[in-house]
Amino acid sequence: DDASDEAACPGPLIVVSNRQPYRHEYDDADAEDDTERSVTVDEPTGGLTAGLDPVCKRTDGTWIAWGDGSADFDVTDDRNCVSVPPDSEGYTLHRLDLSEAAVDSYYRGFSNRVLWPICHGFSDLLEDRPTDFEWYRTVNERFASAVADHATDDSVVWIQDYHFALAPRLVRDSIPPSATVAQFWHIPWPAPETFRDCPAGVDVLEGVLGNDLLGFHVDRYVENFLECVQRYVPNATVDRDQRLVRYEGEPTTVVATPMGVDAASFDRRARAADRRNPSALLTDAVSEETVVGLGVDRLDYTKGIPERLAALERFFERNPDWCGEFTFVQKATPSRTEIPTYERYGEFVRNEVERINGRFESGDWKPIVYTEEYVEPDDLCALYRQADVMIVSPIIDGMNLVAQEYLAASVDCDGALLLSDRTGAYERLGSHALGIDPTDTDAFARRIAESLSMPRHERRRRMNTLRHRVFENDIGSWMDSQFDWIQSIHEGSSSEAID
Ligand code: GDG
Repeated sequence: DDASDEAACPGPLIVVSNRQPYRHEYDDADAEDDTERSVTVDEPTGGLTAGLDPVCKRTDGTWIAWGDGSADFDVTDDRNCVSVPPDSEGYTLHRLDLSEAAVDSYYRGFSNRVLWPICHGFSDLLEDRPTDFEWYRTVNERFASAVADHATDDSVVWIQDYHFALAPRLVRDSIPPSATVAQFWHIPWPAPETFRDCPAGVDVLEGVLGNDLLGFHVDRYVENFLECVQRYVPNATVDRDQRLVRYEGEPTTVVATPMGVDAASFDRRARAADRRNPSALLTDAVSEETVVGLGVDRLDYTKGIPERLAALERFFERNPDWCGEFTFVQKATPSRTEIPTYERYGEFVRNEVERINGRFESGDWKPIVYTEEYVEPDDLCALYRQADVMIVSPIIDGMNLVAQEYLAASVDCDGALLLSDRTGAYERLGSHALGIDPTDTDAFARRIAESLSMPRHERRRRMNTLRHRVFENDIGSWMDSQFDWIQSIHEGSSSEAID
């Protein structure tokens, strides 16, 4: 019952992403040759992999990603190209090895010190270091040439995310015209007034316009993108109604296709969880009667974790009866820690947790249980299922999959979702979730209180509607819509050629 089993890709798929879909470990580093080494392939990391795996396998596809140093390869081509799963009729995973300088500039530099803050409207955090953009270009060129090595007449190249703004044009210029180039931009696209501050902004726009198809999560990002093109690429023609850009004679169709999660799999794992012990995190930290709140985020300044902690503090101040009765569990995943802004953010969050706990804790009870440990997927589903209230409070977020995962795993239909109205997910799910403005501490704290005292039938009613939406728009239907668009662009351009 895999959601993505039937998605029909119109040609052999070539996926390009920064992270590899699996991590590989070679056991015997001293072995004379690779045939003596045994390779362990981890579980796929994340919904995108789970969704695209079957499509890649069916189309005999290729996945091109940064090797991430995980395989200590130094470097023979065949070790960089592995089939997934190993020794089977899978697809080819082609890993590119990048030097430390390249990673520092392309990944920790232009991608995450420039594009990430710009796209999320945090221009004050932008750090434009001298060689970052040139390295970004070099790495995009390397990925594009790897694509060219694998592409055939009917290939569908599907590039993921903001790490590859320049690659689409480079790919377009080096593969057969009949092959399709598409990209999905997983983060927001900002308004022109914000994008104006983007170093090399015109190169970024021109690069992205190499795509035949460009996908965003929601309409607003599509509108923002079209406005930026109109404003900053004078030679492009923009048809706002058709959402079509023509630049240098080539059309780019821009669409809003919101990403979903593998809802069936979260549901299944959550149901299995009641036969398991509850998540170890909870057994240790809370008693069975405790009402549980939950947050699951990367430690990123866009996720609104300090704002959430401030609201929790206000909530305990105003509602002392809940002390000892309600515990908030925050699972935070350290991320991009080599960037000082992230390091400082992590430190601030940890200090705040300690301060708030110090203020309210009594006996065995703590208001906030905080962990940065990786949680196994089954345990994460157990946690989601047990959480009475899920709090998702980003300052801004392209989509936010955690909110959808929580709904898919809420098999008992008795939880409540507090969701920032500045997320793509809120635009998707609307007011059946309890909307919050993460920066309005008082209102946020009242929302927490409201969610905890909401009658059961009201929670159930909301949850039923929300779960229905998440199942209707899951990862499989997201991929279907991408491939439908690719198919129709493909047909459109061949009939254009005949006319
Ligand atoms: C970007 C955009 C957009 C986290 N900790 C653990 C764990 N996770 C998993 C969650 C979820 C994923 O990480 C986080 O996804 P989000 O969507 O919430 O956020 P970003 O990482 O910022 O993703 C975002 C997304 O791309 C997709 O387009 O929605 O807007 O910023 O899947 O479950 N998973 C496990 N253990 C953990 O400890 N197993």
